[in-house]
Amino acid sequence: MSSDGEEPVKTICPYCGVGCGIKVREGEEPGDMQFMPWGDAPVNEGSICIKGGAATEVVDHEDRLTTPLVRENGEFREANWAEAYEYIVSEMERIRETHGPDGMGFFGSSKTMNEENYLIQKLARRYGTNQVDNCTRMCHASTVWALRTSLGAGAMTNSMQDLMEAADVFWIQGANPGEQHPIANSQYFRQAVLDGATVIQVDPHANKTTKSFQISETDRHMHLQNEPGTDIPLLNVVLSTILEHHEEHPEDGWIDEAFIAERTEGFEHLKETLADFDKEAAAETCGVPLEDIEAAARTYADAGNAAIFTGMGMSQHTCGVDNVQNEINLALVTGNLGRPGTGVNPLRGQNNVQGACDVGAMPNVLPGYQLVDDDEARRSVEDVWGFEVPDEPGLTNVEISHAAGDTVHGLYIMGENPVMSEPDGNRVEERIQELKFLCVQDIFMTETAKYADVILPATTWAERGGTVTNTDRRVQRMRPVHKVHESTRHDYEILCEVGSRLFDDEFDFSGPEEIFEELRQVCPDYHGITYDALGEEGIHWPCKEPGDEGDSFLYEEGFTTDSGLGRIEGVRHQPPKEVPDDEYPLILTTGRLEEHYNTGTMSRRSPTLKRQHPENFVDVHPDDAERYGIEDGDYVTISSRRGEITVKAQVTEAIKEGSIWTTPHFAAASANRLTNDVLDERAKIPEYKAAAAEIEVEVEPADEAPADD
Ligand SMILES: Nc1nc2c(c(=O)[nH]1)N[C@H]1C(S)=C(S)[C@@H](COP(=O)(O)OP(=O)(O)OC[C@H]3O[C@@H](n4cnc5c(=O)[nH]c(N)nc54)[C@H](O)[C@@H]3O)O[C@H]1N2
Ligand SMILES: Nc1nc2c(c(=O)[nH]1)N[C@H]1C(S)=C(S)[C@@H](COP(=O)(O)OP(=O)(O)OC[C@H]3O[C@@H](n4cnc5c(=O)[nH]c(N)nc54)[C@H](O)[C@@H]3O)O[C@H]1N2
Ligand code: SF4
Ligand SMILES: [Mo]
Repeated sequence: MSSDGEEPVKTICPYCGVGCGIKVREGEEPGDMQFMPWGDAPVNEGSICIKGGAATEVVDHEDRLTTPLVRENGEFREANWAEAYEYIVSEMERIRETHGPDGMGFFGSSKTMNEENYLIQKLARRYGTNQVDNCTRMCHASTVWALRTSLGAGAMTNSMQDLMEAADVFWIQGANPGEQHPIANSQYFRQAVLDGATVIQVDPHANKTTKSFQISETDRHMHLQNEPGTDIPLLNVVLSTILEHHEEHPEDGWIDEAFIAERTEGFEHLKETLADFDKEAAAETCGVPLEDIEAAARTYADAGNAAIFTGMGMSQHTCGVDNVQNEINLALVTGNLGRPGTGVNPLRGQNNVQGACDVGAMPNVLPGYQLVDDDEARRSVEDVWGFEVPDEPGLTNVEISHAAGDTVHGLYIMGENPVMSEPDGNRVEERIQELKFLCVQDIFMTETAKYADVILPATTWAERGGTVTNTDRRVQRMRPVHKVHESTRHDYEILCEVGSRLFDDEFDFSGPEEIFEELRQVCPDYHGITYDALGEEGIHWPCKEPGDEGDSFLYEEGFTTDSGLGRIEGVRHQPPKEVPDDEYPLILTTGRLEEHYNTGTMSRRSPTLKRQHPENFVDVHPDDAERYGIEDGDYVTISSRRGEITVKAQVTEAIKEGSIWTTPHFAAASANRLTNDVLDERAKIPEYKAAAAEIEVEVEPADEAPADD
């Protein structure tokens, strides 16, 4: 189905993982894309946030890449598609001959469709490497790891609908849905609070989520403003409080003994971990009054149904897996899993990060989270594909960037911008220049594409069809209007062409539906889904057989771990790898803004979105401001062991004293010039949320905002 120029098409917003339905139509002028509300869209019923409403602004933007570009003598020159393909194929063949298949890396994209991520991981594996990843590595890799290992599936345990209807308490830790998932927050969670639910927020920074729950005449919002990187001790205070209370008042049922006995393992380990636990000292480490944490613990434990929401403040630490494990511990010991209104719920970031993971664009799993080193699972996929897949997991995306010029010599990037999004951007920028071959497939020129040997202009979200999977596992169809620039190509077309030129007939697909038909053969949770069945409502996975309606919440009967039990495991405080010292006395943490999006390639070009915050800034607590002689609005230089940026200071009590807060959205002064590229050992997620930093007032105040773009 596509637009005839007048009829709008029903599609899905390209920004965040909530998955709101919108309509798009082409205006009178060819290429003029217009937004329209979709009144009965399944997730949002016509509501839309500022990004959804402005989404079409990037589709017909004048900066769109329209022609393939090839580097020649250090400069880009326009090329035709045949030339670009030939160049890519010959470089990829050369790298395989010289360095073997692990000489190449592939980045999938959570901005592209399930079908396209399926193709890029198949292309990597056909090439002979598992070195394929997507931005989940920088995002919820630790959450996915903990959920998969301890409960069974790396996804939200519940759905937005059942959470709104049944949760009495929303425990929101290290997530800011008021700005990052605005429609989930306003349409679902805030509605629940208006109906009587309580919110407990754990975050060093006050934000729009905090404001959105300060609803007049209700006392149903608590904000525990902890220091960055102190979430394990905070949750250990909560767990200790609940365990102690249960000793004295088992009749209150704060601990669900029957649930623990029948459905979990590891409770003894948690008790041992907390046996000599000092709550006073832990509360001091967190910088939160003990009685406030105890009050929050009481509220969670007393609730009929309590749901945990977890975001980047938890996942982006070297102890990211353990952070989320402690949330799982809390849910399991109180029996808050397997029912509506409960669970451990990562609000997934990009519009299709859930799907990119589901379809196997990760170095350790094949479609459907089947481990590459599980012989039986791997063979079942090989039988459909007709070629062998390597049985060793590949490097992750941050590891691939670090290995550039060392063991990795070629990189194929579809829709990611690592020079700005990965930690220690200065190092990434240097490494990436060591590559012999860099191909970037994007809709705009990016800070990464600048270093490419070949740039391929892709169509945008509004110009092609396919499926995306939102944060609560709902697979939905995207429907296209016409192309804006005839000379651009769809991501799936490009991957099929590269695959077909390199190999036999494994990439011979007529379009997205045919790709999906193969995908569902190798992805058990999608096996029952077809394009026809998706209709306008979409289907929540798991949907194992045609006709299954899909599950809105998981684990009613049992967990999907090997033992069928939920895994409890006590964890102890692990400070961030870099802590403040005399030289760098502040803790730098990072977060996002409602109007901007990740590395800003789209939001910085969108007139509506860039209006509110045209440049980066840093939040500084008034006591720190006084100490460093900073006035509100001064330009300050923030430095870390890796680099420095100059930004405007906002003096505000929104941030905890001793910490400073900035964003990764702006090229001229990105947080990632400063961040630390240490990784969680298991999930390999970087520690974006804590680095040691120093701040200094600029002696010569800048007359103008640092230029972006
Ligand atoms: N408007 C907008 N929406 C987006 C995005 C965007 O860039 N802009 N990006 C999308 C993507 S990819 C993602 S992953 C999601 C992310 O959505 P969120 O998970 O909400 O992302 P962040 O804002 O990075 O971080 C959440 C909160 O963690 C807090 N925090 C920092 N350090 C710590 C800590 O040590 N402990 C605790 N408890 N909290 C801490 C920050 O102050 C922040 O309020 O949003 C998606 N939606
Ligand atoms: N300091 C700090 N850094 C962070 C974070 C943080 O909280 N703090 N968060 C991290 C997180 S959670 C994430 S997810 C990453 C995001 O990291 P990235 O994925 O690298 O960042 P994006 O800006 O989302 O990049 C998406 C790219 O896809 C392109 N694109 C958009 N649509 C299409 C399309 O249809 N086809 C193609 N081919 N390209 C398209 C865009 O132009 C853009 O260049 O950043 C991480 N970096
Ligand atoms: S909440 Fe997310 S999906 Fe919905 S309109 Fe806003 S950015 Fe788009
Ligand atoms: Mo993300």
